Amino acid sequence: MQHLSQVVQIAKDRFGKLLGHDRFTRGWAGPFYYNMGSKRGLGDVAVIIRAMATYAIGDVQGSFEELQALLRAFGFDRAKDRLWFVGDLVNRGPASLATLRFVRDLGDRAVTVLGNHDLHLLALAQGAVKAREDDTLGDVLAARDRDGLLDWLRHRPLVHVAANYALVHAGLLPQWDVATAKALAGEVEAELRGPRHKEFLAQLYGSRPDRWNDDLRGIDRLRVIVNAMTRLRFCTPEGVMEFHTKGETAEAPAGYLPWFEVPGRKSADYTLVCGHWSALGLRIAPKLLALDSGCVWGGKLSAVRLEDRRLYQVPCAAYGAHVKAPAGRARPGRER
Ligand SMILES: [Mn+2]
Repeated sequence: MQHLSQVVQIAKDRFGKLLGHDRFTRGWAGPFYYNMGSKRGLGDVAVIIRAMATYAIGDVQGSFEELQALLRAFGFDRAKDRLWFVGDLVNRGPASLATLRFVRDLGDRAVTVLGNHDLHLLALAQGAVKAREDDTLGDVLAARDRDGLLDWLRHRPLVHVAANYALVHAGLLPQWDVATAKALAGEVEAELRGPRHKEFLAQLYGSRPDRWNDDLRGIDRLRVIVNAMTRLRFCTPEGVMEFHTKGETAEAPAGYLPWFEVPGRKSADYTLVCGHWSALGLRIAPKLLALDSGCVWGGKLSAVRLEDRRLYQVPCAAYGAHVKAPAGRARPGRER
């Protein structure tokens, strides 16, 4: 992280003379860093010069050029701004390697949670699974710096919590409050970061068990956590997960509903920031920011500035269109 004194110095350099400020205060308000300057002679009248902004960004999936265009669209300032990525930085798009290098090099200016494609890359690199014909991960796997990149990726969290926001790739099961989800994510993160991560990745695949139970132990427990956080779309009110349907909410199988619409969902007191569900499209609700607007399918790459919910979008090339689109994708990148 850029040292706070540097941030303050930048603020002084850029704005101090212009505004005549001679005294600065700084600090954190929830997840947001702010600089304030006050003017001599005006007592305690303070002016917010430029609050740090946090931009939540949808599924990039190797769409590096689109990501750069998006950052230009909101004037990303790496000295002040933070980026939250909903995961799936890689795969299907053409530039997974450039995307990984870029986000890693942002250091703690960027937070990214793991998505199913990120885990697939880790498993593939370990030889734990075979490549799929629509994978576009060759550039990462052949890179001279692949080991460092994969180690970095392996240490990303599954859930990130700040103030009243929770960032997760796909979703949370209805019986998990955010604190519980964070703790359960920690169980998986410990395995991914531990000496047995190769064996763990090899056992991760599969959709059973399909529901949470506090008594679950071992790989079954971890698989349910990973599947919910990186693959969930529909579940029953009791939290039984369904992974076959990838379409719009109207296509919910009988008895199932979008995970975020389950009545009494215990994480509902937080604003959930997620991606993964391109057929759902962009959905901005009081307690939900669903940001997968189908970039890799020729839709858009989206960012929402958390402070004021301003939306930024850039159009995307249809990188995924030459491979088979997920079932149920009637309107790629459709927005609400
Ligand atoms: Mn995904």
